[in-house]
Amino acid sequence: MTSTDGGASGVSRGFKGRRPAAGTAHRLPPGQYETRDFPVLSAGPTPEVRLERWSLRLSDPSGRSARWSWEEMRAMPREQITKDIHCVTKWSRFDTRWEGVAIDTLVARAAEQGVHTAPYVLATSYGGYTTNLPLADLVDGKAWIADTVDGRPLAPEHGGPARLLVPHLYFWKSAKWITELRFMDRDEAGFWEVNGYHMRGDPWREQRYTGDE
Ligand SMILES: Nc1nc2c(c(=O)[nH]1)N[C@H]1C(S)=C(S)[C@@H](COP(=O)(O)O)O[C@H]1N2
Ligand SMILES: [Mo]
Repeated sequence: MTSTDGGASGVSRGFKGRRPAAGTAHRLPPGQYETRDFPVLSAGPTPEVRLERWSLRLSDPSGRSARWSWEEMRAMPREQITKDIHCVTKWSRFDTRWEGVAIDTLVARAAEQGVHTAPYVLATSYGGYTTNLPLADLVDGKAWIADTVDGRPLAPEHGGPARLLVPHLYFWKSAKWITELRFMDRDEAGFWEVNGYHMRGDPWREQRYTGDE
């Protein structure tokens, strides 16, 4: 993965060696360093996603799907989330403030339409990026569709209009420009996972690459 710098000052080499602020060391997973910037990491160009055409689909192995427009998504119960995030390129950012709709909410709405979950999920983005996750990592208050960060609408380079947010896993699992969650009976590797990154990606277990325990 390559990194481009989002912040004005950038992630300097000196910053990298910096010790975490007092009392935060226990929040830093192994091999990570703290940054106060919000770096931008994208495998390709930022897609232009118009709100009038935006939709989010949940689909199940039987081929059923539920789909919501931007207005429908925005009208759903919203949550505020403050979490630390961890990129596999080793930066972590503490206390990132997000707002969005819990995946639990979407799963419940989809169930009302006869769309049911399955043990694995492939998240798909506008632009074609994909990433796979176990369903268990998306439900029970662990993941959201986020459209706001630090009190502002999510900027296009950070995944706006909306991205998946799964803060307890490495940040490549948090698909920017999200458009579909596909429930699957079998795990299927996404974009980075095909290219040698871990199928689960737990930063606390340092599950960076295929073969890490
Ligand atoms: N659609 C899409 N989502 C993506 C990526 C991407 O290239 N395309 N990069 C991932 C990676 S590797 C990281 S670390 C985070 C970066 O999010 P940020 O650019 O908002 O910091 O987005 C993840 N989601
Ligand atoms: Mo990343």
